[in-house]
Amino acid sequence: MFESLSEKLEEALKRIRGQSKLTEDNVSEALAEVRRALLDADVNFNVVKKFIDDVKEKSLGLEVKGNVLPGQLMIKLIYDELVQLMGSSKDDIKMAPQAPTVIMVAGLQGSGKTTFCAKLAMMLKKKGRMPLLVAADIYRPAAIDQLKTLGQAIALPVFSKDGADPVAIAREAMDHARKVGRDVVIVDTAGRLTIDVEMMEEVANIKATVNPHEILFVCDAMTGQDAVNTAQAFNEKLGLTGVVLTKLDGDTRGGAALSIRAVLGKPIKFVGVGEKVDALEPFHPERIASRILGMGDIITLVEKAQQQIDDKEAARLEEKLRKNQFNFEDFLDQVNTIKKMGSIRDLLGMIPGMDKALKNIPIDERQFARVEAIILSMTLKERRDPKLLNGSRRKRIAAGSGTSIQDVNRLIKQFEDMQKMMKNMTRGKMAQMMGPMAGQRR
Ligand SMILES: Nc1nc2c(ncn2[C@@H]2O[C@H](COP(=O)(O)OP(=O)(O)O)[C@@H](O)[C@H]2O)c(=O)[nH]1
Ligand SMILES: [Mg+2]
Repeated sequence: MFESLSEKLEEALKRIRGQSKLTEDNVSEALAEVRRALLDADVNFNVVKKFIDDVKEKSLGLEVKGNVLPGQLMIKLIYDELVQLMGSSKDDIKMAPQAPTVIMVAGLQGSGKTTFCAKLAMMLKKKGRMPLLVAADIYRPAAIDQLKTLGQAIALPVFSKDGADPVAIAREAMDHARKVGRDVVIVDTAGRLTIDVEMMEEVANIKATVNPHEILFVCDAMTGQDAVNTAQAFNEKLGLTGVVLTKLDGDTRGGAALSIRAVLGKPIKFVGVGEKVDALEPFHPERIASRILGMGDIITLVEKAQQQIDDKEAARLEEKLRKNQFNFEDFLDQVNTIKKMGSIRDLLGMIPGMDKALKNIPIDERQFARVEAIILSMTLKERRDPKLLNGSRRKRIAAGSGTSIQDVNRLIKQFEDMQKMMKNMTRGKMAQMMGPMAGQRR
């Protein structure tokens, strides 16, 4: 999939991947090619424009770390933006607090609705749910049979009714589901080859009847931007809750996958990757982005380099601790880092054994300012060698920081406790702890 787009992007980025310096010129040139590649893949024009603008702006602020080349960082940046574009976290089906959860599936004919209904039913069944499939596409007799056959294959019931209209079928299906205790109802609806008014009215009526918790638009990934326009029409009429991209196993150009989230503002929830009932995956934007970019090696390299810097910092602190050289300067560093991260309790709570060890150390977030003031009132020599802090020095520091001598004493005591505790910690734990802290230094 995405082969042609992938090739063109690779070509476009070839010229910057090895660059030791990014200039306005080489960035612009590369981005012009990226832009062309995206447009050729039938990505929505506005989406492309914003994408290129964002990358350009962020590339100016790229900071080179470790032994990574700026060109490689640029590729990582494009990767991150692609992930962002498709929605950075995967969204699951929202289950209703009170069963049954109703999922309505809509889209054009041939997009893969019926197949998706069966795939989703099976996925939910595996998670212990008891879905009921509803055949509300009555216009092609084969459609009902198709769902029945699929239902049989996955051993799940299909509700259908000859001669009834789709709205009536949907209504009766709901009653049936409640009566027999099915906790998920998946309604397969009819599609046309293009949007028409009658079809839209019908799905809107079904919606009003079953009150779905999820309205998923099934989108054939092979169809490019057209699919996005269709999705917009459906969204206006129905208020979609999410999108399913099908046929990602085929030779899709990428247009729909890259545009739909940005244009609709609705998450892509699943991708269909084959005709079989188990060929459904939760949507992972990272996977698709790396397939599109086809430069997994560079992305891994940059991530590793960023990780290494953190590791180096962690190792440095660990070394200091081991030699009992951890001082107030390092402490201040850590305080600042932690401050940037938000809650220190949450942070430290993540470290096994840390919760208990810190129980007596008040880590009230408001204390940070005071702690900082106290340390800043120490001379550099005192910060580096806390043993110097005798009575008169403590008095001076208290006065200088606008705190009391008790405050200063308490901080020094806490610091010593922390030193002791850290010394007792294993190497592994230390690295674990400093990992996330140092991670913020980027
Ligand atoms: N390769 C592939 N084919 C699919 C996928 N999803 C559906 N199809 C095929 O697309 C065709 C139309 O699917 P169908 O579910 O009947 O579409 P509907 O008209 O929207 O209900 C069928 O031949 C399916 O087997 C998919 O993810 N990958
Ligand atoms: Mg169908």
